[in-house]
Amino acid sequence: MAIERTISIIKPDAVAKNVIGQIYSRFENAGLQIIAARMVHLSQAQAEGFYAVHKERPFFKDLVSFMTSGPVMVQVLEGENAVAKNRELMGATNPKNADPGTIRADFADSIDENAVHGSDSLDNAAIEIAYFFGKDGDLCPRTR
Ligand code: RTP
Ligand code: MG
Repeated sequence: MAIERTISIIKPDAVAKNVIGQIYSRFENAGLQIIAARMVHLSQAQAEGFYAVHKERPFFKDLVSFMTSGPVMVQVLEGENAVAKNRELMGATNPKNADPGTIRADFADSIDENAVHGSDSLDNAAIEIAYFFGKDGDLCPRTR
């Protein structure tokens, strides 16, 4: 299996609940390494740009408003099959449908406030890494 990189975002609800460390442990226990991280309070323009694929969707305004409601923790995860592995750890978008033991089942309250984001493909991971950490992840420190 290939070593991949993906973006994880701990959303404002989970930052406010003080569970960054608990979520980080899940990545580490699954063999994903945090190779870069930054806490940011997204501006409206940054949140709109990040979720631009959803701009025609009915939930877009609420999504942007939620994502700018407080700081988020953004990290690059590296490891085997990182994109799919992170999505598995996250669980379904709606926490009501998330498998027991997933991050969203344990920490999310609703489909709107669902604790974490994860890149949904390798191509989008590269785009999202560039969005937060520069072209080709220039700002990611080398760990190997
Ligand atoms: P994310 O992008 O945040 O990792 O979540 P996801 O891939 O599981 O879900 P996605 O379809 O990309 O939707 C992005 C975020 O928009 C909100 N959403 N609300 N009310 C709704 O039907 C609805 N659908 C999506 C969620 O907060 C979701 O995380
Ligand atoms: Mg998505």
